[in-house]
Order: sequence, then C-alpha cells, then structure tokens
Amino acid sequence: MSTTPTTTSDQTAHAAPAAAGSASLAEHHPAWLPDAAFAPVGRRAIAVGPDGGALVATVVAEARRATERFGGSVVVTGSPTGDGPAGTTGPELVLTTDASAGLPPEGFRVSRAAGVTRVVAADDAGLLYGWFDVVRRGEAAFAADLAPTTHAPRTSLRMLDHWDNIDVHPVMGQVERGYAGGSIFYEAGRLRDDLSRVHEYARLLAATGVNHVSVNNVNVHRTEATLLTDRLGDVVRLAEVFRPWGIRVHLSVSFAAPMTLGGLPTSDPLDAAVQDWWVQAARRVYAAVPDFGGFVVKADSEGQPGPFAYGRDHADGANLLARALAPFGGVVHWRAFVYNHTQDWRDRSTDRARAAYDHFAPLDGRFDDNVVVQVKHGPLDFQVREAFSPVLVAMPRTRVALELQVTQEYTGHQKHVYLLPEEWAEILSWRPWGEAGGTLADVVTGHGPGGREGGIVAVSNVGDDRFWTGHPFAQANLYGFGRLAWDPTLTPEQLVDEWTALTFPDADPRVAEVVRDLLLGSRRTYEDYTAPLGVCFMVGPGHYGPGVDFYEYSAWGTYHFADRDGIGVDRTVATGTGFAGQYPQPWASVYESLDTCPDELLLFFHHVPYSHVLHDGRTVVQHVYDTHFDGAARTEEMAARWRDVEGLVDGDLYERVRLLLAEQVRSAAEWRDQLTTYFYRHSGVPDTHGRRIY
Ligand code: GCW
Repeated sequence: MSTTPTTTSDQTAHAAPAAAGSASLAEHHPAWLPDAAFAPVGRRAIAVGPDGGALVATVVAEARRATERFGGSVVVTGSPTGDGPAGTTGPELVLTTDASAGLPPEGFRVSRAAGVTRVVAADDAGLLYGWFDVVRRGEAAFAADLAPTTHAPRTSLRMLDHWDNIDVHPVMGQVERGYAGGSIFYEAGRLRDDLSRVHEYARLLAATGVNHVSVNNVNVHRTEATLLTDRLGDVVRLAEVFRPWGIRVHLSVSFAAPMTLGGLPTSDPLDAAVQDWWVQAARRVYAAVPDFGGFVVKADSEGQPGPFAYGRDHADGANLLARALAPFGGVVHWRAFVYNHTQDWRDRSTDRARAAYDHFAPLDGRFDDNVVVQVKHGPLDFQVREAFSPVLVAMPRTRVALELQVTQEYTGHQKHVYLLPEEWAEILSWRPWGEAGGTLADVVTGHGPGGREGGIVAVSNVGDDRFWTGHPFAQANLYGFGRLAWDPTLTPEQLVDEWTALTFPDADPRVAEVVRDLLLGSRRTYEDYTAPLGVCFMVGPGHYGPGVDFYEYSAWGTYHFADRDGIGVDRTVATGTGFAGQYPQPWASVYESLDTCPDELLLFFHHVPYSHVLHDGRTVVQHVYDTHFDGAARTEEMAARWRDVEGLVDGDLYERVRLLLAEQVRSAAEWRDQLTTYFYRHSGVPDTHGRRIY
C-alpha cells in the first residue's frame, strides 16, 4: 500500500517493536530449539550416514553439537547399514539415507526395536527432517519399541514470504506489517554483515519443515528491486546460509524491472526485448544461485506495476516470467491479491470480495506449469473471520497455493495472544464441495480435482526482536505454520503441546498447563472482542485497535454499511453483489440463505436488522454485547493466569508476556467499549443484562 501516494488512509505508521527490555540483552531467545531440547538425543550413541551432501553434514553437525553438550557420541558411517567402524559400541540412534527404501521424497521412516531407534530417509532432506522428528519425540524416541511409521510432507512447497525492505520505508518501516523489530536480513540500507541470526532462523525453520523462503517485500521498492541485478551478491550470501538447511531462496521482483533496471521503454509481456531481458536476468541469477527458487510477484495490486498497463492479463504477465525461469526449474508465485483500491464509497456496485475471482477464474488453463497462483485464504485480507476465497477452488487447471499470514496484521500485532493454527486448521480442513469432497488442503497440495500442486505459503512474523516474534507466544504461530504445511491434519492442541515441550523442556508441568490455557481458544477470544459475525475491517490506523468506521468511507473498500436499522454487506446473488455465487455447491446456497449461513459469517454475506435472531436464539445486537463483554473479561483471566508461572519461566520472557497481556487487556476493553457503544447508539437497543455501555 506504500506505492500509492495519492491514497493515504492506509498508510499509517508501522508499529514500534514490542517493548520490554530487549535492547540490553545481547543473547536472543532460542525459540523451540533450546539446547535442553536436545538432551534425549544428545545422551545417545548416534550413527549417521552415508556421508554425502550438505544436508548430511548438517545432521552430523547437529548430532555432534548435541552429543558434545550431553555426553553421547557420533560416528559417521560409510554405508546405509548404520554400522559404525569396528570397535565402536553399537549406536542407539541410527540415521541413514536409502534411496531404494521406497519412501516418498523428503520422507523418512522411524522405528525402534532391540534397543535401537532407526531413521531411514528417502534422501538427504528426509534425513534432516527425520533428525528433527527424533528431537521432537524426546525421551519417547528411546523408550518403548516403535512400530515403523513413514512420514512425508503433504506438499513439496512449504514457503515463508518476508515483507522485509532493505531501506527503512518512511511509512511501512523495515519490515512491512512487521511487529518484531527490524529485519534479520537487512539493516540500515544493506544486507547485514553478520548473518548468524539468519543461520539460526534457517535452523528453526528446518525443524518445522519449511523449505522455501522469499527474502524481500512483495511491494518492491527501488533499492530492493536491485536484488535481481546489482545486489545479486546479497542473494548469493542469503542462499548460502539457507542451503544447508534444505531451504531454497526466492525473490520478489517488480514487473516494471525491464524499465526501471533495464532501461527499456516498456515492460509489455509480449514485447520481444522485454522477454529477452527477463531471460537474461534469470540466467544471471541461476549462474550465481543454481538452486534459486524463483520469483514472487505482486502485480496490478495496490499500485504495483503489472500487465494491465499494456492491455495484457495476468496469465500473459506470469508466463513471461515463467518462461525465463523454466529452463532452470524456477517457479513464479503470482499473487491473486488484485482489487480496486481506489474505490468511491458511494459506488455500491463494487465489491472487493469479488475481485480476485473475477480477474483470475476466467484464466484457468492459461498459466504455464511453473506458475503458481498464490491466493490469500480469504477474499479480503487476512481478517479474523472471513469466508474462504472461492478462487482457491475455481482453477482446477492451475497450480494454486494458499497464502496465510503468520504476521498478525489484523490479529493483534503480536501484542495480543492469537493462536493462528486455530484459524488455519479450519481453513485447511474446509470442504469446498461439501462433506463428500476433499479438503482445501487437498486442493493446494495437489490432491484435489485438478491434481495440481501449488503449496502452502505464509507471510513471516520474525524480526530482530530478542524473542524473534515480539510476543513470545507468537513463536507458536511460526512453528505451527511449518508443521501444518508439512502435515495439514495436525490439530492446534498437538501443535501447542509440541511447541511447549520443545520451548520449555525442563519447566515445571504448570508452565505447559498455563501456556495451553492461554493459547487454546485465543482466536475465539480475539474474535469475540473485535469485529463481530464476519464483518470486516473495523480496524483503526495501522490495522490495530478499533476503528468501526475507519474504512467505511475510504478508497480501500466499504465493509459494514451500518445504519440505524441494521448492518452487514449483502453479498447474495438474489439482492446483493453476487459474491456468494462464486462458490461451488453446497456453499453457494449455504451462504446465500439467511437460514443456513453460519452465524459467524452472517454479516459477511447479509445485511440484517439488529434484531435479527441468530441460530442460538440471541439477536445480533445482544450477541455483540455478550461476546464483547465476555471476550474482554477473558483477557483479564488470561493475565491473571500468567501470574501463576512467575518464577517458573525465564524472567525476561515472563516480563515480556506480562506487559503484553496488560496491553491486550487494555486494548480489549477499548474494543469492547467502542463496539458496544456503536451498536447501542445505532440500534437504540439496550443490553438485556444492563452492563455499562457509553
Ligand atoms: O494486507 C495487506 C497489507 C499490505 C500488503 C498487502 C499485500 C505487502 O496491508 O501491507 O502489502 O496486503 O498482501 O500485498
């Protein structure tokens, strides 16, 4: 949104890094890989082999680091049998690669029998993931026998996108929508000299299964555009850091690069000189970074340049870049976040929710095989509650990726506890064709009707903050993303338990209980005290805090249409914008009808009177009162609950969470009071419980 200087309503200053005493601490938090999490493996005699590529060396180094710390031993074996050199005592953990074992790519098999735990991996990446699987199991990996189980990622494309800028942007800062300090890659206009923090980040990501990372903002500004050319050396250095962790590096590029970097008079995708410019650019990149992943492109979106300027469409634009990358195996991630951001609120015919489908669905079948159309989970923009994007299931002949957002842009800026996997689990398990059909996870991982794999992508939430993510609990979101991209069927409960066991390995059992209590249900709590029933964008400047009418008359879209009689957006086919008709059945009918539309999405699809009765028998306005008073009260309980672990966790971590919970309590009360007051003043209907409304 930063490239549209004429439209300023959304250009609100980026949030300051979370407070709380990080500056004086040289050391940063180990997140989910503290040394103590390696004690169970580190005490064992380990055999790793056969020796080979870079990823095997990584596993060997990991095993050495753990055993040196905890007294075990490592032998590097020459053959896949796992036998150590003569004279060594038998290993208790054997990790081998065996290409003939019939395992899926990146996969591995774990078993334990006769006192030996074995990991047999399909390839070197599988060996790395198998290693971290054993770490995650802890002592359980060395206790009872384990029947062999095979583990493999559901998709080969598990990606994090960074919205990091090299130069500090005057409005958006170093990391656009970043709430955890500056970039871990760039500082003061250049790539950092010391990339040790990036190395640790790569290790953390590898432990979750992430295998692709894009290293610059999709809003590509002048300096960042040159990563493709003059600053290619920076990409080389970043790729060197990520490579030993099985992670391929991608770049966001500007569609106008042939003009801005190449001096050509046009960026028309059908122009031969433009095509050649991209071919040469790709060639240079691959000469420097042979395992480069590809380009991420935000085109004709929020002011970024794109093919529309030449009367071409998104398939023309995406295929231009795809053809330059194809000889090297590169992929274009072409984002579908395309809508009119210069609307007039008086115009009732434009519905932002419709836009991506209207632009992209007709292009199904026109994209090259190495184009992935990257679609946000909802038709608007990472709201707490919106319907799923119908684009995700409208293009069976196209590779479609799901884009999630780990950074908490609309979900509390990493100041509020918000367990995103609670939201993602719903998204991934959504059944677009009803109970009989597959899930959304199936579709994007290549197991849907079209059988095309697009993968799972998310916007990262890390920065140079001591805790990586501002709120220490926001680490669980990053962890959860990687694990869900690997296995979309994992539950929020499983993820929280995994994350807590790794992050607080030696802690008093009360810590795990409290962390569980705070994280589980946190998404519902946040939803309860913020925008109700699927109404969207009631946020204030910078997308933090209440701003009930902040967007209502803005150029970015209109989202609730509240008046004295009612509220909500009529997106039905019968009387509204027709958006509901973009869904396959049964959802088109389910959303169209007031009787069947789920309450939580009521105001997303319908404009109703405040007196409208929900399925639970309450009116809309009473629901707003109840959820807001309850949700805000729950934040007070959360803050109180945290006090139970004082002295049981690291003091800095305790204090950071304590301060942020205090802010969450304050902010939730503000949301509660503004929302209840707004609904009361518009409807004139009092709260049946007589609670305080202003
Ligand atoms: O969510 C919105 C953000 C913009 C972002 C844009 C996008 C990078 O407010 O800051 O720009 O989405 O996804 O491109």
